[in-house]
Amino acid sequence: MKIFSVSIRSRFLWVILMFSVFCLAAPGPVSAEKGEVYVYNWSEYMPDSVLSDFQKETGIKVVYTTYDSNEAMFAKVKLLEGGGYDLVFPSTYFVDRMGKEGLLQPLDKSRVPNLKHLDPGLLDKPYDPGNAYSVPYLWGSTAIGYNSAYVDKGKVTSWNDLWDPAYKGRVLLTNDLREVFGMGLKVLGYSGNDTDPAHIEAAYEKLRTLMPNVRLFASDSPKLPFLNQEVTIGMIWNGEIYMASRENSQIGYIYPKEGAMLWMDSMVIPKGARNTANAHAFINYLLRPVVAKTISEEIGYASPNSAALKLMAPEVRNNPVVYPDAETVQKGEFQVDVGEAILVYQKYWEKLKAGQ
Ligand code: SPD
Repeated sequence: MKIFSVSIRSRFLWVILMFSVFCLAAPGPVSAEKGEVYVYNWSEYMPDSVLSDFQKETGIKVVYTTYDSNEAMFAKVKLLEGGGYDLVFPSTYFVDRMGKEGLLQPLDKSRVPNLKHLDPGLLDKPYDPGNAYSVPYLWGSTAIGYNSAYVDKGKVTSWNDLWDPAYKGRVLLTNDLREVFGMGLKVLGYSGNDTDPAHIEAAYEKLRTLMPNVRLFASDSPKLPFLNQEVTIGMIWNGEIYMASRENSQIGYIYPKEGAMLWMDSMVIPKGARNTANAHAFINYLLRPVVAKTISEEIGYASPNSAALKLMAPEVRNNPVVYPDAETVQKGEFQVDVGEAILVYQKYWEKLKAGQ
């Protein structure tokens, strides 16, 4: 019995030894060799195939997590003092804020040759002169989504239509204070980037009257309440409607006459990022025209990559939900940083959501 157990133990030790020798000699799992890149992105904002293809090609493991608002991302990055993530995707007005708060590190452009594919008209903007910190990823709009099984789409022309009592308990709003207040300000004839506290308060009073219609605030996957018919109309991002309409053709998108809200999300490397070489490699990969094309075609947001546009399927390139025409862009308003006024927005946002 003793001999038997010694023999079992020695066989076990031999197996462990051989396994260790094999692990040392054979090429290990690629991620162990090339390391990782910690990516923190908006939900539903990158096809899984892009992550797995990058991983396969480079051996860099993408550790991918998501958020549903700029505010949530900002709070987390700030809490971690710019560490914890190697790449995040703030909207322009948060690039500004994160830069001012010292949460970003400058890009090493020599590691990102594919920057040459970006539309120069979308670079060197006041929120980041010279693109010292940020690289455009996707841009898009916030307008009105509807389900024509319940909504007469011919009658929807304005943000004001969301106040129609016919939509009691059937309206979705993004869980995004700048967008919800942007709409409130616009229906009152102000800019969606207004900084006057009296105007923001007036928007709050107007939005309070919308609350009986509001079923939910959702930004994680706002297409789902449309698909499961929990809501019939609402404020939503273009890509969400693009994805939802592939599953249900009665779901569509309308640009209101007051103008849509327009935004751009960019890639930035937080100050405390540990895997900066991998972050640059991932940015460069995402800027590869064929990759940027796939992203835009799959999730329905507009690419700032001119070379990708040339490769894009015409049904996507000519789809006004994904690529609004010049007049719609002209009528829309790009969101910008509102500085200290954000505190006023936040105060009324909390009151609105608390039903006060
Ligand atoms: N699911 C992806 C949503 C991206 C939204 N980006 C910007 C919102 C700006 N208020």
